[in-house]
Amino acid sequence: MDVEAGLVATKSLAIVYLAQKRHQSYVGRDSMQLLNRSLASLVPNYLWQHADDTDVLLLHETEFDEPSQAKVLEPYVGLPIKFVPIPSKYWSLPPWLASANNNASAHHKKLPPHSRFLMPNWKQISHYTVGYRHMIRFFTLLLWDFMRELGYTYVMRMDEESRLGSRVPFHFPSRMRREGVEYAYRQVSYESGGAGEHFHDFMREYLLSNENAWLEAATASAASTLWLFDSCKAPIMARQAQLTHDGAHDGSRAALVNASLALAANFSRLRCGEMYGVYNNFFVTRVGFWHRPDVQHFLRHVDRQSFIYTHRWNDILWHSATLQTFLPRAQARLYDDFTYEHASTRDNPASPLQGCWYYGGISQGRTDASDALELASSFRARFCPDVEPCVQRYVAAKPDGGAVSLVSLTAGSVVVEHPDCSSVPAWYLCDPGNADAATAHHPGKKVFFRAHQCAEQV
Ligand SMILES: Nc1nc2c(ncn2[C@@H]2O[C@H](COP(=O)(O)OP(=O)(O)OP(=O)(O)O)[C@@H](O)[C@H]2O)c(=O)[nH]1
Ligand SMILES: [Mg+2]
Repeated sequence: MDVEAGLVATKSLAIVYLAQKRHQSYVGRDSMQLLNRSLASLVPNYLWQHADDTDVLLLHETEFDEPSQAKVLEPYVGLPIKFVPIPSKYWSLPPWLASANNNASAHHKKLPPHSRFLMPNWKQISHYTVGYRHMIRFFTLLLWDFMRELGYTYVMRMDEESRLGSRVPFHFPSRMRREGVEYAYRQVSYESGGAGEHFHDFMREYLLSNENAWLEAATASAASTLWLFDSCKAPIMARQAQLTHDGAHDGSRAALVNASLALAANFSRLRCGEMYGVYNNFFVTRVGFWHRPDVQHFLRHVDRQSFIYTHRWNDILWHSATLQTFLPRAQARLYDDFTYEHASTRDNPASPLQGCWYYGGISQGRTDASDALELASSFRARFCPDVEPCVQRYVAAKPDGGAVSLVSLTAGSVVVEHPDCSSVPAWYLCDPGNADAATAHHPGKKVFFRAHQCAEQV
């Protein structure tokens, strides 16, 4: 397939990276070196086996010239990996923000100096560049159009820090088709767009003002599709259970509608805690899901509200909110077969903590037979040793019988937690600081915690 010529892909899956030479927001980060390492993990652990149905697209802002492209691709001659410039329509400000920030435009003249739409007022603008915000917008809503234009049915994301640490023992599109899975991910990050209620306010207001967009799917069966509410406080859950039961019992959709609206009206960070987020620096999804009219309605609303740019609310929030509003829980799946790593590191070259890992981490897969302790210590040896990670230990069944001991080491509010609470360890020890944030609604569990609905089962 010739992507540059705009021909339609003959393969199902595109694996996309957003590539740059040096990170434009994190001054100390050598993005190209990270990209090389990431590719070196992807090729033997997935691409070799599935090159006939996969393209790897290194998307860039025309920053890589022919010689620098050749340098990255040199070890992979004959493999379907190519650089692709991102068309400007997929890498630009939405028109209303462009005009709000154009001194000559009428829109600009109407805005007061403190307006959140003006770039100098954007949160953390001195640290996170406009490009970083384009990246969020791209992964939130423009990637789907780009992939459809190129003809791919499935798309997978890898970041420069993403690494596959063991072989993926299946072909993503085949397994997802077989299991009816629309979105696969590997780790979970509890987030709410910073402190306070703003993100929850945003979601609650959307749900209450746009019932037609989500209620039909949410009440199509007695099992509510809206797992956005799964973490909400027990009394709210009980109310839902009661009303769901009544609805199922007397066949009345009205009861389900009432339950869903009551839950929406009560959706707040205080009552529901941080949102269960897909840590989406790795995901695989069916492109068509994102073009569903209800999903598009939500994404267009998100875009129009502009919090991506003004508040730097990230694509983890948007992917997670979309899945938990529009997709039955069983169609989003945490695939834990393979080892995956995404460790964010500090980027201030003047600081002694430069290069230290502070968010994300490594999670060992069920089919990775490495010794858990060795895996953990070699991971820690690559970063600063003073991080107190969240440690999860598992005993998993091996495909050929017997058991294997697995480990996950993560920092920040990243964990491995299946959305339906299957295959989670009995407990795990995480950073108590994060536990406070994530368990505001479960005050008894300060150190050992599960913040999603699994907490109800402990
Ligand atoms: N071309 C280009 N790529 C970018 C830009 N900002 C980020 N990226 C890439 O987009 C991907 C995601 O960015 P990251 O900085 O890793 O973002 P993140 O993982 O959400 O955030 P961290 O947890 O802070 O790492 C990486 O592969 C980056 O290199 C940009 O301005 N231009
Ligand atoms: Mg990243």
